[in-house]
Amino acid sequence: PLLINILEHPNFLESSIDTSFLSSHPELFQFKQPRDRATRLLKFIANTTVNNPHNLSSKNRIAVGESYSLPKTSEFEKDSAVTAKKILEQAGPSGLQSWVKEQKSLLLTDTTMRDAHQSLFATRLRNYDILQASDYYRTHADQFFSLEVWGGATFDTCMRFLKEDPWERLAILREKIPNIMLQMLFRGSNAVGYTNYPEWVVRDFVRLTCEAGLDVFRIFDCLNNATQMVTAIEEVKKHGKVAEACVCYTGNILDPSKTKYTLDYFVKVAKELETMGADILCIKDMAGLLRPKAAEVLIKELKNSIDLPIHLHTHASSGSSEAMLLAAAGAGCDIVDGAVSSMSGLTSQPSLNATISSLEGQDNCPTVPLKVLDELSRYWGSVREKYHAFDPGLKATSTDVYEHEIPGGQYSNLVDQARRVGVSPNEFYQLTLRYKEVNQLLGDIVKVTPSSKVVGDMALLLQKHGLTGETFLKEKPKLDYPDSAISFFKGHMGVPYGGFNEEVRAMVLGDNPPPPCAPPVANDDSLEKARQELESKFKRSMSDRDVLSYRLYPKVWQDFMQHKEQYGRVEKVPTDLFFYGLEPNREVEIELEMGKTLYVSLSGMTEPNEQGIRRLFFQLNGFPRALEIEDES
Ligand code: 3PY
Ligand code: ZN
Repeated sequence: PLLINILEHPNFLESSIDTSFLSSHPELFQFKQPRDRATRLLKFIANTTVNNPHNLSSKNRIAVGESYSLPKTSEFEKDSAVTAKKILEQAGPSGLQSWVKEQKSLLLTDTTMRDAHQSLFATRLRNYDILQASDYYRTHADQFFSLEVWGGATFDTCMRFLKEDPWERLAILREKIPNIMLQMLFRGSNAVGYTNYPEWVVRDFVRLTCEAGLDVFRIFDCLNNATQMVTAIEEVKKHGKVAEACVCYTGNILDPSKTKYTLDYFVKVAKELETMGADILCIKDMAGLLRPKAAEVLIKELKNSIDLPIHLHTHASSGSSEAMLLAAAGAGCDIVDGAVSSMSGLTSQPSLNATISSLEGQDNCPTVPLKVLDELSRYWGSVREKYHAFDPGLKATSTDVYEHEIPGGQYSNLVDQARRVGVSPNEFYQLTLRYKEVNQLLGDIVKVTPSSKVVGDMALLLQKHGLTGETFLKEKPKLDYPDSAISFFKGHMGVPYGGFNEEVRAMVLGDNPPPPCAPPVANDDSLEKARQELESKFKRSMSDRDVLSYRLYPKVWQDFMQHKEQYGRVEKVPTDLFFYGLEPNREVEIELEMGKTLYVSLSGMTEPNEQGIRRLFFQLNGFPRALEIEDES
């Protein structure tokens, strides 16, 4: 359809544009016969059933059936006269800024569709489950300040594990929820990756994201280095969207023995961000270390020192996060993040439901109805069951987080990484001690993606070799250091506040390491140049989005494209089927599009033959279909 639209465009018909590239790219006219969609999907189901590509134990498959159905209409359905989204559209970011400051009620951001599932079950939430909630958000929840739906790890995991195009997720959400601001987490000069990218990557990524309909960019730098955020802030402002810049919180401003990250330090970073043109200041408490009294002190001081609205982000790891939000709200915080209660708590965000009910009857009570949140909680609770396999099994919050300082978003990943390198669940506490010691060895750094990964990778290394921070320094063993640590000490993430620990730097990089510097510049210096390279490599035309996806995650993107070629689009496959495959004699319904539904069941399969091939016998819309698939076990 895209090509047809181009061919019918008046500029094309009048030859007023240069179309000479068409004759130099004959491959554009080699149309592949689209293979039968249903057959490709059956192949996908067959492969998942036989080969268990996600390596999941069927014990984790909880029979949940369909998700809870959100009501189509109710007394809470409304189209509000005033919403943050309308203010942004009518008055731009500065109008929004003034409006936020005037609000008496505490404004809310719902992180359920980004940080909550990143922190609870390793960012595996699929479009299938997200989109079933979108109508309800549109019709019942326009009083949210914003929905955090994109960025952080979602870009990577969408392609790597879920085989979905992250750009499409954003565009569909925009289409389905036009009336609530959509927000993302952007890692400054690391964009949505783990390393520094050239300026054009940051700028074009922001431009495309704006074009896809995103409203609020939460921008941070993993070492609180404001200069690493300036390009993104500038570009967001150029497109008339909201630049929300972060100061990442660590330590404890009320502990007099902690002299590095003080109240003055955080205020100084915030002032720099205001000078750079931020529209909103975010306090990004990625590990949940901000205690209630500290929140009050910090917010009051920030309100005295800068003129920006304040948006507070935290994690519930310690168990005191709702108390902290209330203290922050009392001190004049404008917007807070939380998750729908069934997706809140533990390493996720505090509960929105609890926050609203705690403020009921007070002047600053949020305007999102509690009953709406309760419905959403029923829905998300039923969805969460399907992702049980990715849940690290944390049973309770713990004040240990004040010691180890592991970000909520890293915790569930670290549990998984630890298991994979043979650290037993009983040793996990030891690993958290190593994490704390490594942080000290690195000079007590701000820990958030990607600097948190450096600490996590080094902690795993020490634990694997039976070292503590102290014996590591004393014995100076020759170790195979992780790439993240090498890149950190080379200065590729910038220089941490207070500088490097030179002794450890020399251990990792060797004696007399060169001065810290930015990573080597890639030889593509513009989107067009990158596109040319890719088009000649892949012999097909590449959209701006493809170029950016490839530039950020080359191998992941190529694997995703190959998966798509082989199996077609898989996002319409119900979630338990997507992860575990099909059990015999169960019929599933896959709605490919309006009016086109596949009914699939599996009657049985043969044992593998000498070549390892199994034959699977399906019923597809009432007709028998047999497929052969290689059993890779
Ligand atoms: C991310 O960068 O993915 C984070 O969630 C940091 O908090
Ligand atoms: Zn977070």
